[in-house]
Amino acid sequence: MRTDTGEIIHLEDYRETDFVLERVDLTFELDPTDTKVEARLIFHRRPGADPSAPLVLDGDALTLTGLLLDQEPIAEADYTETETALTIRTLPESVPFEICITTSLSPQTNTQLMGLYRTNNVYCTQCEAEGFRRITYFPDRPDVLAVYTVNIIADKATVPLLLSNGNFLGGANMGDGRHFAAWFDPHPKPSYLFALVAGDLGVVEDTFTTMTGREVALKIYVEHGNEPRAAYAMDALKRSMRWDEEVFGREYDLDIFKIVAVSDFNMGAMENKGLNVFNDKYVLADPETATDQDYANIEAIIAHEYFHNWTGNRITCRDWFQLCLKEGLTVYRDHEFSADQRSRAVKRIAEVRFLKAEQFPEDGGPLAHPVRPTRYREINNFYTATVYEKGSEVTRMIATLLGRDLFKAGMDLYFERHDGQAVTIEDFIACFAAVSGRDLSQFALWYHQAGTPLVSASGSYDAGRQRFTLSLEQMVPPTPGQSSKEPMHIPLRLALVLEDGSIATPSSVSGGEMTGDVLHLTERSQTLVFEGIASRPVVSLNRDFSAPINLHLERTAAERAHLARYETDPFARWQALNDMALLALVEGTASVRTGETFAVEPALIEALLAAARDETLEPAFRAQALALPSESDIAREIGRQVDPDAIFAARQQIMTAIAKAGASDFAALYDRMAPSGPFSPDAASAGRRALRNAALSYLVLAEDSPVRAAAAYDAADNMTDRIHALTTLCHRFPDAPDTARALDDFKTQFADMALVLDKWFAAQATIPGEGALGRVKALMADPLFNPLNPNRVRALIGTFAFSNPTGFNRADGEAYRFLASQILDIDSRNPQLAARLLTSMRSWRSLEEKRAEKAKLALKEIAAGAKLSADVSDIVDRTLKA
Ligand code: B3K
Ligand code: ZN
Repeated sequence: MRTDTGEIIHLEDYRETDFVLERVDLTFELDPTDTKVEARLIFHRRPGADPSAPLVLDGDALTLTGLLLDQEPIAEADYTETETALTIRTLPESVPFEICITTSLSPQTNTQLMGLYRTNNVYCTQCEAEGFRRITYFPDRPDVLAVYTVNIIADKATVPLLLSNGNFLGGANMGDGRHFAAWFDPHPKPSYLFALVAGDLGVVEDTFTTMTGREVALKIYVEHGNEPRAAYAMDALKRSMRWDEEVFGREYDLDIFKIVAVSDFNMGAMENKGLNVFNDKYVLADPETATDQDYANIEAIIAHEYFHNWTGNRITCRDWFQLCLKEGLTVYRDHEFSADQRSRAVKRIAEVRFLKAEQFPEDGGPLAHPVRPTRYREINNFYTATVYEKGSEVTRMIATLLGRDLFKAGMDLYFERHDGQAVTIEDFIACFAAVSGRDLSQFALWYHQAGTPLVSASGSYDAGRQRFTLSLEQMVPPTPGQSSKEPMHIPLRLALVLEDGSIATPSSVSGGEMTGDVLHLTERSQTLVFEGIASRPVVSLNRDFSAPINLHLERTAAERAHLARYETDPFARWQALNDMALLALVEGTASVRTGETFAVEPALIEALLAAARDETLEPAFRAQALALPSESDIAREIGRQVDPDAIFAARQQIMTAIAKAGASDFAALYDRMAPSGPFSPDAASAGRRALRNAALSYLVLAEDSPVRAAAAYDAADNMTDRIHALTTLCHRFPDAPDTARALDDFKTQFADMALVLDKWFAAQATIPGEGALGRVKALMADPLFNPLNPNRVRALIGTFAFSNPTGFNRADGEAYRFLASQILDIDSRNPQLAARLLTSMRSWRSLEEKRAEKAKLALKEIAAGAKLSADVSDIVDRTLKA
C-alpha cells in the first residue's frame, strides 16, 4: 500500500506535460497472481518544451519487468524507478519514439479494488482517479488523451469473456488452451477511463437505434443465473439513450455499449468508455429482491454513467480540481432525466432531502471545500456530496438564471467548442456567458467559495399603499482555509401568497433584478419593494429550492400554516410542511433536554393529516409529507450541543401524537393504498406503496403492537413492503418473538443473495439505542459478514455509523472507539472504503461536550495509527483540525 507522504497538490501548479502521448497499445496476459502487462506508448516531445526534460511516468506498487526505447533496452543510467514514478532521460528531441514497459501484477491479492483486481473470479479494473498507474507506468492524469488498442490473452475455459473499451477488433484461439481478443477505442481518452473485464459471465442483449439510424449493440453482463434481474437496467439504459438525444441532442458514438455488474466495488459505478462497470447493487432488480428505492437508484445510476459519455468522456477534466465539471453536470443531467421519467416534484423533494442530509453537514463541518477545490492530498477524498450534489445545484442555478433556451444554447456551445478536449470550469462558464451576454463572474463564486450561504429575510406590508417590502441579507460562513467571503449571486424563486391563497402579480418591483419569478440577490443586503399587492402576503422564498442555501425567514405560525395549506407549487408546499415539523421537533428537543413536558401543536398535526388525506395530491407526495425530518436533520438545525437521545425522544413523542390523532386516517389509507394488480416498479405504483407503508408505520406506533407489522411482513409480495415491515419490527420491537421470527425467515430465504442480505444487516444496524453496538459486533461474527466486500461493510458498519444517531453516539463513546478500530483494520486492505466510513465523524464538533470529547479521542486514536493510507490520514487530519 502507498502510505501517506503528506504531499499536497495545488491547482495553481498545473502545467502541461512535456510529452504528448499519441497512442497506447496494451497486451494483458491474465493470471490471478502473475498477470503480465505490456504497454507500448508512442510519445513526442511537445513543441516548445524543454529539449532536455525527462519523461516522468506515474506508478504505484508496480513490479517492472522490462523497459525498452524503440525496441532497445534502456541503460540503467538512463532511468530511475521510485515507489511512485519512473523517470526516463535522454529521449529524442523532435521525433516520436516508443516506450515499451512490462509489468507484473497480482490481481488476486489486490484488496484495494483499484487498478486490476479480482471479484468472484472475474478480472476487473477501476482506474478513476489514479488506478491506471497500478497497472503500468503512465502519464496518469486526465489531460493526457490517447487512442487505445487492447489485446487480452487468457485461459479460454475459465476466462471465456474478454472485454475492454471501444469496438471489437477480433479474437481467436491460440492453440495452447488460451485465446485472445482485441479491442480498439477510436475516441481519445484519459487513462482513468480505461477498463478491462474478463471472466465467465452471463449476458443480456438488446439493440438501440440512434437518432441518425445507427444500430448499437447493448450488452449487460452479470453472474450466470442473474440475467432476468438485468431487464430493468436494460430498459433504463435504452430510455437514457433516447432521453439524451431528445433533451441534449447527444448521440452514442460506438458500435457497442457494455455494462458489467460486479459484486466487489468501492463505489456505485464507473463510466469507462463503452464499458461501464457497475456495483451489482445498481444493476440487479426484481420485485422479490429490490425495493422501489433500488429501482429508482438503478434508473438514475445507469443514466448517470451513460450521460458521462458526453459530459466526462468526450469532454473531460483538465485536472482533478475540475471534477465537478463532469460530476456536478452529470448529476444535474441524471436528476433531470429522473424528473422526466417520474414525478418532478417528488423527485425534487428527494434531491433536496439528500442534499441537506449529505452535503449540508459536509459544508458546515471540518471537511468543507469548494465545489471546485484548489488543493488536495488524496483526490479520492474529493468525490464528495459537495462536488456531486452541490455541483449539480450550481448547474441548476445556471439554468434558472439563464432560462431554458439560453441554458440549452450554452450546453450546445460547450459540446461544440470542447468536444475531444480536457477543460476547466472557466471554459464551461464561458459558454453560458457567451450565449447570454451575462457577466457570470459573481455567480462563479459558487464554484470557489465553500459553505452554505445563509439568507435572512423579513417582510413588511403597508396596506394603505398596497406595498410589500422584503429585506434580504446574505452571509456565507467561514470554512477551512476561507475566513472571509464575498457576497454571492443567489437566484431565489419567489411567490407572494395572498390571503385567499392566490399568488400576487406585483405592478412593479424595485430594489433588485427579477427575471420571471426569480429574484437575483447579489448584494450583502438588499431591500425589494413590490407595488400593487392587494392584501398582506406570505412570502414563499426559494421555491423549488432554487439555491442551495439555509433560509431564515421571520414568519408566524399562522403564516407557515397558510403556506402549507395554499402553496400551489407542490415542492414549496412540502417545504412549508417540513419547516413546520422541523420547528416543532427542535422545540420539542429543547423541552426534553430541560425535562419539561410539551404538547404537539394541533396546527402541525392538522396540516400533515390534511396533506395525507388530500386525494388531489399524488400518493408519493403525501408519503413525503408524512415523513418527518430525520434525527440528523434536527441535529443540523440545532447546530451545537447536540444530544441525539433528546432528539430521538422528542421525535418519537411527536410521531406518536400524529399517529394517535390520525389513527383512523392511517387505517383508511392503509386499506385504500393496497395493491390492486400485479407488481409494477413504475413511479405511481411505488408512490402507493410508499404512502401505504408510511401509514403502516404510524399505525404501528398508535397501536404499540408488533401484530400489524408482522402480518405485513407475512403478506408482502415484494421487497419494498417486506423490508419496510422487517425494519419496523426491528426498530419498534427489537426483542419481540415476531421480530426474531421475521429476521430468521428473511435470512433463510435470502441466504445466497448478497444484495438482499445487505438489507438484513442494515435493518439491524439501525435499531436505535445503546444496544446497537452489541448487535453490530455480534453481526460481524456471523459467517455471512464478509469484511472484504464493500457493500457488506457499508451495510453493517456504514449504516450503523451514518444512520443510527442514538446507537452510534451512545454516551459512553464506545461506538466511536469501535469505529476507530474498524477504520484502522479496513485501511490496511482498502483505504478508500476506510476513508469514506470515517467521514461519518464529520459533525463531531456539534455534539454536546462529553460526546465530543470522546469522539475526539477516537479520532486521535486513528491519527496515531502506524501505517495510515493517504486517504485516511487526510480525512482524520482535516476532521480534527479546528
Ligand atoms: N466517476 C465515478 C466515480 C469514481 C470514484 C473514484 N474514487 C463514478 C461516477 O461518478 O459516475
Ligand atoms: Zn459521475
